[in-house]
Amino acid sequence: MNSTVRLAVQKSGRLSEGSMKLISSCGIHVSNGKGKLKAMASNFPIEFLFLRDDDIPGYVADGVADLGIVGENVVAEKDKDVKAIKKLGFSRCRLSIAIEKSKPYKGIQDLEGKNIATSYPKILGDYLSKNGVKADIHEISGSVEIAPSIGLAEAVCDIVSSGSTLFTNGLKEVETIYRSEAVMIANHNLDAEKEEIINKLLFRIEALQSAQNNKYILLNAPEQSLDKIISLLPGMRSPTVLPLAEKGWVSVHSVINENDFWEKIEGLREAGAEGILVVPIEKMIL
Ligand code: PRT
Ligand code: ZN
Repeated sequence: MNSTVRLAVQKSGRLSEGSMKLISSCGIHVSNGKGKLKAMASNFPIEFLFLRDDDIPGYVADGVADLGIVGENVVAEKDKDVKAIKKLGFSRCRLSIAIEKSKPYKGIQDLEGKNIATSYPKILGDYLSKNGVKADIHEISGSVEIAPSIGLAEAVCDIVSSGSTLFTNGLKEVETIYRSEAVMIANHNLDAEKEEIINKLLFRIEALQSAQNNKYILLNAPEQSLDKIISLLPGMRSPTVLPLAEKGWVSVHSVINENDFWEKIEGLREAGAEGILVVPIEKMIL
C-alpha cells in the first residue's frame, strides 16, 4: 500500500498539545521541528499539515487534507462539508453568552434588540433564531470580552473554559449555547486505501479511549464470597480467579469502568474483598 493520509492539526494553540499527544499515544512518531508546516510520520502512512485551526475544516472539505483535528465549535461555525468521525475528549469548552455582572437577566428574551459581540456569528445566529430572539450580531475576531467595557456591545458570545476571563472582565455567563471538544473530521470522498489507514488510526484511538475509561482491578477474597464478587465484576469476558498460597483464599483480576468505580469498590469490600489494587490501563483491545 503506497497511500498516505494527510492529517491537518493546529500549528500552535490550545489544540496542538492534545493532538500531538494523541498521535504519539497511538505509537506514531513524527518530528515537527519549529516553524515546519509539513512533516511525515516515520512509522505510519500519515503526513501532518500544521495550520491555523480556522483553516482546518476548509482544507479537509477541499481535500487538501484528508483528516483534521479541530474544535467542534470551529467545525460548526465554518459549516464546511466534512464528516466528524471521532470525538477526542480534550480541549473541552463551551460557547456562552455573557453580560455585565451588574445587569439584570431573566431569560433569553432579555437579549432582544441587543448588540452582541462574537467570533461565532453562525452558531450564535442559529441559536437566537431557534429561540425567536432578534439581536444585532457584531462580528469581531478577538478580545471579545472587553467589548462591553469599551461600549462596543451590550453582550458577548465567546468560548469559556474556567470562566476566569469573563470574571476578570466584569461579565457573567447567562446562556450556554454550545458545548465543544476536539474532534477528528474527514473528507467525504476518500478512496479505499485511505479509509483503511484511517480505520487503523481509529482502532488505536478507540483502544486508548477504552483504556482511559477503565481500570484494572486485583483483589483477594475468601473463596466463599467468590460468587458475590464475580457478580460485581463482569470483566472483559469474565474475571480471572487464581488460588492464593493461603488455603481458602483467591485472587480475582478484572476490569472495571470509571463511571461506577466507587460503587463497585464499596460493594466488593462489603462482599469480603481485601487488598484491592486498582491500576491504570494503557491500551485496551476489545
Ligand atoms: O492561531 P489559531 O487560529 O490556530 O488558534 P486560536 O487562537 O483561534 O485558537 P485557540 O488555540 O485559542 O483555541 C483552539 C480551540 O481550543 C478552540 O477553538 C476551542 O475549541 C478550544 N478551547 C478550549 C478554547 C478554550 N478552551 C479557551 N479557553 N479556546 C479558547 N479559549 C479562550 C477563550 O476564547 C477566552 O478568551 O480562553 C478564554 C476563556 O478561558 P477561561 O478559562 O478564562 O474561561
Ligand atoms: Zn483560530
